[in-house]
Amino acid sequence: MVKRLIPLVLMASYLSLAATRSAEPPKPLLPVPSPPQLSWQRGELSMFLHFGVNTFTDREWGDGKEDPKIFNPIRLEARQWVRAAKAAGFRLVILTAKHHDGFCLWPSKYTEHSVKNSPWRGGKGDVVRELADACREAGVKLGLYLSPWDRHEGSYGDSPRYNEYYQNQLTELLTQYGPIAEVWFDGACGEGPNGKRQEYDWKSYHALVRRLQPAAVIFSDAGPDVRWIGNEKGIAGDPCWATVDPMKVPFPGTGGADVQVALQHGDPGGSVWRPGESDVSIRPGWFWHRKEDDRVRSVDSLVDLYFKSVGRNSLLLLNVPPNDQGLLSEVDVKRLLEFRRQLDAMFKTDLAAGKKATASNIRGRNPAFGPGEALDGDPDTYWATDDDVTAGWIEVDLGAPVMFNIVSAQESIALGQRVEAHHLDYWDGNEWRTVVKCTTIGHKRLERFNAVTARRVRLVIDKSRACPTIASFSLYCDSDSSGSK
Ligand code: FUL
Repeated sequence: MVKRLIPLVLMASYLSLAATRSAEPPKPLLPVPSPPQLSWQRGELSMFLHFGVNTFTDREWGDGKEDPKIFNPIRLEARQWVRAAKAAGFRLVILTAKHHDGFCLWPSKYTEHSVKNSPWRGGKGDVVRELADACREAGVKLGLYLSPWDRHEGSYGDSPRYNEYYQNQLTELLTQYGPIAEVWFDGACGEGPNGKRQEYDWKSYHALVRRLQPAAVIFSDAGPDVRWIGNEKGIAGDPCWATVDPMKVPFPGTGGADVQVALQHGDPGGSVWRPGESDVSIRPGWFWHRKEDDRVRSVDSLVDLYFKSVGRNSLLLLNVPPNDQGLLSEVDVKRLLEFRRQLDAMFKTDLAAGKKATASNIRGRNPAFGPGEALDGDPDTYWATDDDVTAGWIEVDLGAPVMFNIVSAQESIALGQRVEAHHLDYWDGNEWRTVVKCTTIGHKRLERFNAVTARRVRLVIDKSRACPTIASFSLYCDSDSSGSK
């Protein structure tokens, strides 16, 4: 993304005016993201791959009694999955290495219920290995889902014994396949075959991930690194804070009316950085079902999800399930590529890029700055105000009336999430008129509205928890939806 705002603080030494500036970077507003959390969030799009015995039984939840012999994806090609993901702009893929049925897609030495007793690749196959290899070759990150709920394993419900079994499997996955970028813990907890309820040892599971894959982010309802967004519709709350009060969702699977609200919105005063991940399937089910081949989401629906997840400071985890041949179905792949094309067309031209910008206040100096100072940069460059200034505006003069119907804004979240309320104004020749009122920004905020034609446009920060650090402010015109205003 192209930046035009003065990267006053971090880039100061690159500018000729540097000597006249004494601005110190703003102090981080705690909590702030860890490096893995930051890189996770900047990925924006991850792909879920639900695959396993359910793919062959036409079910969503297997009961653990499936015969491993039914698993036979004769054309399986993990490179095809990764190619499609990468071409569509997804940076990370997450495979269900084991779902609730307990069937393992790798030849775990702790169970017979796995690919090793299937006819696939003569019992010598390993889906996790093939995917890990394909990811490494393509430069796509790998994440793994290992369901704690296991409807096959006999020790399930005998808590210490099963916890050991689970950690043994986790150890296999975290030590044999190279770097793992995300470990996805589902909170589902059913009753064991012996009638006892399993107590998951979350603390030990997390400690194991930290020890074996310190750069991985850990996902669950309760984090610790990434939280569930509270629904399976792929829609984040508005406002959406990356910070949370950890006491509101203390463990995965916590119930209660307040939990969903806490997950959807986070908490502006939260003591922990735990951004939300919005998971949803491209089809009605998580697993592939032939009868759903004609129920793959439309491009418009996918773009809408993008605006309501990535565009609300979340990350979209879109499930695209491989079919019983072991391939992503053609219709899904086609839709993914159309989705990418649509996003690329929409965000191709930043109408504000390189235009003259001014601001109400610039940290440590006079507010006016000119086109010569417009710079391209990364999200670590930003416009900031003085410490005691928590409201203000950035104005862009587009040079001539220009039509736009999308606004994008970003905060430099490495310094913490700050903005609570903002809006977009345009000058109608007599006065400033509001186009759209919004709440939080975070990593990215996207809004669509009826097209406006104007020369002068302002991003107004109404309320911020500390001086704002705005990394980008961009305007776009999506010609497919440019009704005028
Ligand atoms: C849920 C599971 O029960 C579903 O089958 C699916 O895996 C979804 C992503 O998480 O809790």
